Amino acid sequence: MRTRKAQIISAVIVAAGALLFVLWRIILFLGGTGMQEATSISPSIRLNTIGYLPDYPKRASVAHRFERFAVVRVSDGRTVYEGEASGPVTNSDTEEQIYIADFSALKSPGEYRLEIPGVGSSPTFRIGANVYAAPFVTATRAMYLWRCGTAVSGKHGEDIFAHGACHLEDAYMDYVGGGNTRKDTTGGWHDAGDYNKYVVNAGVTVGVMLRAWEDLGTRLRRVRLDIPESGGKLPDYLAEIKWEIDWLLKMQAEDGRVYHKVSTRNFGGFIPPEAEKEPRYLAGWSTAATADFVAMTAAFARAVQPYDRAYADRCLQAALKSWQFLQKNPQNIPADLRGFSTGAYQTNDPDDRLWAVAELWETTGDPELLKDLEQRIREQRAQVDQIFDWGDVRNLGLITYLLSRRNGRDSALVAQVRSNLLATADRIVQTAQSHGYARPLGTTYYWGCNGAVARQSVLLYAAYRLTRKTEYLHTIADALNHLFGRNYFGRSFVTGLGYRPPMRPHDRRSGSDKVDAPYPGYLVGGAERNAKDWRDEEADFRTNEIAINWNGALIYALAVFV
Ligand code: 9MR
Ligand code: ZN
Repeated sequence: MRTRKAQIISAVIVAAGALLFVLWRIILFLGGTGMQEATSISPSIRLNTIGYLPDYPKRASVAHRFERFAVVRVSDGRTVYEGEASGPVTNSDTEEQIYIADFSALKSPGEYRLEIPGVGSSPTFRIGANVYAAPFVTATRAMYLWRCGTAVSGKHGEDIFAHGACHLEDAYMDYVGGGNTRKDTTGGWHDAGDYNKYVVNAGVTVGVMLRAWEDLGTRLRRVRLDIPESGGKLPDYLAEIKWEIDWLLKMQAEDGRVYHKVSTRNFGGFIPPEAEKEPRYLAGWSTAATADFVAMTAAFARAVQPYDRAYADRCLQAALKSWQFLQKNPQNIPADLRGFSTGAYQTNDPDDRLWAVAELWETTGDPELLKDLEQRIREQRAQVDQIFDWGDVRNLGLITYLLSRRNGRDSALVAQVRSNLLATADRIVQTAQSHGYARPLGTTYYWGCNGAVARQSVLLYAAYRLTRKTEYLHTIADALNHLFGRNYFGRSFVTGLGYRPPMRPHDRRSGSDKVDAPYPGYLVGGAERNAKDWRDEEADFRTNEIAINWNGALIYALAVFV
């Protein structure tokens, strides 16, 4: 039996232990709330990691059950907004239950993060009127960094991205009946993660970028890109496009036909562009490339006219010459690409011809061209496709026709195009609203579909111009929200921007320089077979390549909010 003294001692020890335990918990608790950064970022909280515009809807998709959430200001750790979860909704493509945190009511500019008890916190994001200003510049400067035939250099954060003048011998005529002689086709942009240059893919890229100029030019005119031409007679944005047009003009043959591509015979290795010494050739010619050439040069003539009349005339003359060639060759003729295993970009030309004559008419006002255009629009049932890309540029022609201020159009046909376009835009709005990540393309996935997500903005903005309904602008924001992190991966799909962006894109420059980070401002292609099919791996050209047509679309979406 223990003594009374021993009993007292053990009771004191137990009490002291309990007191120490309580003190320890209190210290932990205070430390925990005082050090917010210690809360770990949850991969389940998915939102736009660039940020939100003050007056726009602001939603995060959360793949985890929760009840309440807080928005915390980074500067002082204060909770500035609290809300409740809605949902869940079943998201079929990602096979998830998605809960939504809606903090649209928070409008004060600042830097924030979401905190969800039992889940974690989100990456930081901003609210501000200018959240897209810097990303627009980075994505457009990415076109500059894609330049071929010249040395390029650019700084992003602390990193410098640069390469020497490349492909100065473009290109040999062996495959187009010229023997081993050269036709100067230096310049232009590399296409993608490969260094080849393809006219058809230039088509939808330049077409969408010039659409941005026509729709949003008053804002774009003021944007400084710090490119070699800055301070010259053209606004920087047009100067960057002119780099591509200068190359395209060299792709035209004497009789007006246009060569389909400049390319090595096979895809090259992951070496810097100036180290690639494999011969490059002109390949084939095609009516699609020729028609796209007409559209691009005719539209550029219009854009550049106020700044450089001589160049505008040169573009228009080139466009007319190739249009005459097409008139004499009314059948679709694909390029003969035998001998090449690089990009094909083969496509039937009726949509390309429609776009060509639309831009030529808009630039010249020639009533004969309008007749031809309206005939083609009728033949193609004035059809506005939700998804369009290098293989289908009809929308570009239809939008030019629809938004034209010229007289003489058939008003019934205009009404038909208008109603088709609005129906398509409404479908995009619906699709985004019923998707767990508000993806405007819904559950459709294929090679390069991130580009198509961004390109929805072209149709949506046309619908906005016609109706001034804000839901179209909100859906463009949804596209950007998705690409910058409100997606299954909770990551940005654009190199150098946002939270955990791609680090290993399929890009030969990034894969062969000494900088750890990839060249900045590039949208990767994204999941192909299904919603989960994306790997941030260099070898994965299916889902992790970059390409001018995808960036052109991203540039359009960003331009809406610059
Ligand atoms: O964007 C193109 C995609 O629509 C095609 O399905 C794919 C396969 O033919 O090719 C893509 O384009 C690639 C081109 O052929 C070569 N340069 C890289 C392009 C992006 O992956
Ligand atoms: Zn090059």
